[in-house]
Amino acid sequence: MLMLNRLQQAAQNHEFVAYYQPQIELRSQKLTGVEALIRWKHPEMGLIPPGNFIPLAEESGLIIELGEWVLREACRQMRLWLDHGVKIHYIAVNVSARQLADKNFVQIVRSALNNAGIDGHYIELELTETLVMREDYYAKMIDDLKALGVQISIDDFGTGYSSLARLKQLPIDTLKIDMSFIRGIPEDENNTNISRAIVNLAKGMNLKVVAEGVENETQAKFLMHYGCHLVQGFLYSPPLPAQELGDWINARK
Ligand code: G
Ligand code: G
Ligand code: MN
Ligand code: NA
Repeated sequence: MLMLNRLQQAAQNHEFVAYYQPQIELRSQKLTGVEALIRWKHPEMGLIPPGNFIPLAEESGLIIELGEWVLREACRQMRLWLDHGVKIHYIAVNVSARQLADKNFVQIVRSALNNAGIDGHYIELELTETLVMREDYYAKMIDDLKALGVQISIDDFGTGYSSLARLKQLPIDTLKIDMSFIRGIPEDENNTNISRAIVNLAKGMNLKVVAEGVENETQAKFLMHYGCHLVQGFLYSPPLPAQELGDWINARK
């Protein structure tokens, strides 16, 4: 069967699962929120990472449906965590360009929040920088999303195209430093300088900043020294199913 047909079928068969990766506040070492990351639980092939099917989903437009599923699933999970007193302050959800270009996107977000009965501030939407910087259409949409109370972050910051003037105008809450810049800290002088510059930029603009792909204590130590607020990466935890995330939280207490 063609991969695309199989992918469409997977959506109908509920073969997708959301995993959640913790974000930690560096100073307190406390869990603040999580990023939702989709996986495909293929009945024969097992767990398929998003890199193997997200590009096809984006190309084919299936990402609109898939992205809506992740968003609704994240809202549903947040409701459960709230009901069980689990202290997770927000879930960050990746939003692809195709989703944001969809005229119904704001309505979909509103409906997902309402159906789960959660306030907007429990959801952070991760947008990509090049897209957001490009057109006024997106500035209007971000205003509409902010009116729902959701937080907005720029994912993979520094890898795309950004206008600092525009960044200042947009009501953005968070910058996420791309993993590729964290990789070389502290041996790689360029990456180290770029990471530090992004932290300073974020602080100067009163934005939260998250370092992604933090894998060792040395990186964490340097990032803390630069004043980076939040970290995410294998040093703390890989993305986990909701149940296992609960175990991870309990084990840290
Ligand atoms: O979890 P992992 O590191 O394998 O994710 C690989 C890529 O897939 C990342 O760039 C991530 O942003 C993307 N991805 C994961 N889940 C989603 C999702 O729900 N929607 C979109 N658009 N991208 C996702
Ligand atoms: O949405 P985004 O492009 O930021 O996706 C984050 C991806 O990075 C996820 O697929 C996640 O599994 C992966 N990831 C998270 N932490 C680490 C890490 O410490 N090291 C590496 N190599 N990958 C990571
Ligand atoms: Mn992301
Ligand atoms: Na990223």
